[in-house]
Amino acid sequence: MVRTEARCAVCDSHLGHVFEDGPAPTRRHFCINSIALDYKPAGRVEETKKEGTETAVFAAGCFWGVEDKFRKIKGVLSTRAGYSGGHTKDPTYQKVCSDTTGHAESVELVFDPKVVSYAELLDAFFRFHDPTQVNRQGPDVGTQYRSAVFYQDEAQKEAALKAIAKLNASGQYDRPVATQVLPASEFYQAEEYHQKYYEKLGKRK
Ligand code: MHO
Repeated sequence: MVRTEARCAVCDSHLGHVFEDGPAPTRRHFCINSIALDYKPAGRVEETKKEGTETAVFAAGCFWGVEDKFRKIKGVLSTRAGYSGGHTKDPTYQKVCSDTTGHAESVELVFDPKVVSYAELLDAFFRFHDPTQVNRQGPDVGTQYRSAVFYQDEAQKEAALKAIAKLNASGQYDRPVATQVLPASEFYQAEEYHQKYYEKLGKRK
């Protein structure tokens, strides 16, 4: 007999069902959907900002793919998909999609600089998208899809400017790199269903 639906206290997603045929003392039996569980590869640290770790924020088009690609890099400890660089407080996906908030779909990474350097993350960032496209990334058009580096400190700013200068000088592109290099402003975490979107999709298949 279904007693009730179990829902996430934070995002209200359906997690599974609670039955009344469980063991004492509560007699409850929780049936949790596997999609609600986040399986972590052994040895991977998640959601904790440990001492010695650093943060990086990048915008490179639709955050689903950007987050997925960064998550595969060794030394990237955790990621969040979100919105940054705009002028509205607590933006929603719908608002950001309307191209009126100034926010860019962004990904925040916590990484271990002893395993992967910020310069290496910048290299990956530029590989993951076409930084010469202005306010778009492929089929996705609008300022929310612009290319941007949101730097946390002067060292990150210098590294980003250096990487851009190197790319422009390389002749790799026939247009200049359009990536904005901006000081990190508030990072608003996107709705839960946007987090690790492709991993969740994979689990559903
Ligand atoms: N073209 C994509 C954009 C999604 S992304 C999270 C889609 O709507 O499927 O902006």
